[in-house]
Amino acid sequence: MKALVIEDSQTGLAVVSQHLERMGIQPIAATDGESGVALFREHNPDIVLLDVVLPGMDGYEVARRIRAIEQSGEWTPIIFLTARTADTDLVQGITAGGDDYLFKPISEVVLAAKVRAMQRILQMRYSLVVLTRKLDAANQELTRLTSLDGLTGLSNRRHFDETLMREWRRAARYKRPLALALIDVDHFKLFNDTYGHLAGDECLKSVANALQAVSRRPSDLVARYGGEEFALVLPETDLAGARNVAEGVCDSIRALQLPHGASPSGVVTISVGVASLTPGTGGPQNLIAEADLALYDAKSGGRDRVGF
Ligand code: GH3
Ligand code: MG
Ligand code: MG
Ligand code: MG
Ligand code: MG
Repeated sequence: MKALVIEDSQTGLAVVSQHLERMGIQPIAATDGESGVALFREHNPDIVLLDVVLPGMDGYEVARRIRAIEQSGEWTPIIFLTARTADTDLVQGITAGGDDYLFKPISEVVLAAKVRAMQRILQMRYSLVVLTRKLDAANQELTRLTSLDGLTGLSNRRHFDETLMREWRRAARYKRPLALALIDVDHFKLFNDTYGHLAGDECLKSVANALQAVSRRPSDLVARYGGEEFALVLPETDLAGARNVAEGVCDSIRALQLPHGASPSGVVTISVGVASLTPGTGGPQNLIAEADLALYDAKSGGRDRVGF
């Protein structure tokens, strides 16, 4: 522990420094306010013992300077050491940012007791800082978890909605294209009917993993849109680019070769509807509606394909 002692009397300085050393505290000495403030910046002491009457800047001003230097949330205890014993002096010291007041001549036991009291507050403060950090981390983890879909681990609908809105606004601001692919598993009701709901869940997980694997850019978002429907948000992507991605997605799901006896192809397939536009008026609903129409085209055109 380091204590900054700002005291213009050499004798006073020597006495207080000795007291501190006996407490196991390293004293840093300044004999005027200006150099005291400079040493405060340089050493970042744990506590400041501050004389009031000093050459040049007085102790009250030093206290104000120290409080101004501290970042928000930082706090260094300041104890005034002074021969001024009037109530108004004490009030002025506390108002200037001091935390306690000690009258000269300084009693070693009283100084030790007051330093101990400040150490106790510092310890409490430190515990609070640690607790706050833990809360922040827990909060971040909670935010992460509440944006994930429980079955597949993909982003959930809420996170999809937020992301699409954010990307829509960004694309509108920079007049850039934004694409959306809506993905729907083909004949999935029949899959459940044939293999059971649990196998259906496993199938959705496999599809989700494959979708995650084909998403190429970090800015792309893969989400579970609902039920057996998924979505890809593709920033900075025109229709040709989005079709390209969607074809790749279709291929990758077919390539999984997940048996689906009740489907014409014999394996699990998906249909994809893509849309891309440069946002002007309206909202992301425009893009969703277009992709939805395109998905309908893909379904009515025979499934296992991309509509646009
Ligand atoms: P289409 O090719 O036209 O899309 O046919 P479909 O059978 O996939 O379409 P439909 O929307 O009628 O059926 C979707 C099915 O997906 C019905 C529903 O029970 C099932 N489903 C939705 N969510 C889940 C889920 O979390 N797990 C399982 N196992 N099934 C789900
Ligand atoms: Mg003095
Ligand atoms: Mg569906
Ligand atoms: Mg379906
Ligand atoms: Mg279209």
